[in-house]
Amino acid sequence: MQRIITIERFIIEREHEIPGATGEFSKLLTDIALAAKIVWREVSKAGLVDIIGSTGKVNISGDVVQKLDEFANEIFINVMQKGGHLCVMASEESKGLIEIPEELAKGKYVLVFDHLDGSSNIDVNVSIGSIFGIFRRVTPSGKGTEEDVLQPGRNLVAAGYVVYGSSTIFVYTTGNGVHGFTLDPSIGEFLLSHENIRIPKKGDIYSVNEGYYERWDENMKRFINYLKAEDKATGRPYKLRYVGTLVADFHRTLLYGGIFMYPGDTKNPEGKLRLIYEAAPLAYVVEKAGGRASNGFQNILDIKPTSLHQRTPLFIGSEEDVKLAEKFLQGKAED
Ligand code: FDP
Repeated sequence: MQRIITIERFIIEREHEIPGATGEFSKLLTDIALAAKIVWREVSKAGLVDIIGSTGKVNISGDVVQKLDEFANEIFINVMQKGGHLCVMASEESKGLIEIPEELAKGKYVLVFDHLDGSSNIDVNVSIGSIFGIFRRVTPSGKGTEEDVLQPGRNLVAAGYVVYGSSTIFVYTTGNGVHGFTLDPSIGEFLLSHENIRIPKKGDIYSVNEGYYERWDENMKRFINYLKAEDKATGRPYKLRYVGTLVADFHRTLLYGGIFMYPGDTKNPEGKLRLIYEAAPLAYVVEKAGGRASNGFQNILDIKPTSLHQRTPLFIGSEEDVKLAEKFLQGKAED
């Protein structure tokens, strides 16, 4: 029988790979796994109890806030602020920084997260997820500041995501391999199921909301038309898949290869996705799995954010597919 490894054990066994690790970082990751389990418990009850449905409020990013959405944000804040490992947090849901209360211990790490991604899919049983990234603080001590949060993705020391889907999976990397853990609901543990995930160099799936085609610029249109054209030699046409939950689309892309895109358009020049909570953590994961993430012109990990809720176009997935997208977007490709 294969050895059963829980996420907690795996994190402890790999602790030595992180330069200067004191155990604090391992506890932080374990706390995130705990928050994810609590969110999963509520997600799996959605539809059974009166927890789903809109509160009618609109959050900072303009989305209608779902009750489960608020709950997930509170759980992450609650679990994470008490660990003593963080100096500040920032979430897609919260307008400003999430400070660690005065009376609680502060640590050397910074947590950025999208507590519940794909919120428009909650009520219809389609996969949703959470995304997180961890930075080392840049300020010396005390309360963390915006400076600690506004770091380029290149500075991340860990990142990952959870998909609450047909099964619940937790995927993370601390820079040394990308690993996935599937939740066994009967024992409430995340068990190692996908060790050292590598994304295929090239895929045959593209993922984009093609309903916005008319709003795209000519280069973007040409790229999509290229992917749809018949050409055996280059493996075209590509297949189209679009869940409408970034983490779910990303997870498929990571395992099967291909490209996920959320470009800018005439209505939203910077697209929809948030650099700090969504694009940068997933860019870190994909790069550590051998893939690539770009805004079409620049590697996502090199973009230094200037504001907390900054958006960015995102092209993420297999290295060859993303490089080809960049060529098209920059007007350098021949179709
Ligand atoms: P949602 O608004 O449902 O939370 O992050 C926002 C996001 O979902 C992503 O998960 C998803 O990829 C994207 O929006 C879907 O946007 P469109 O409906 O514009 O395609």
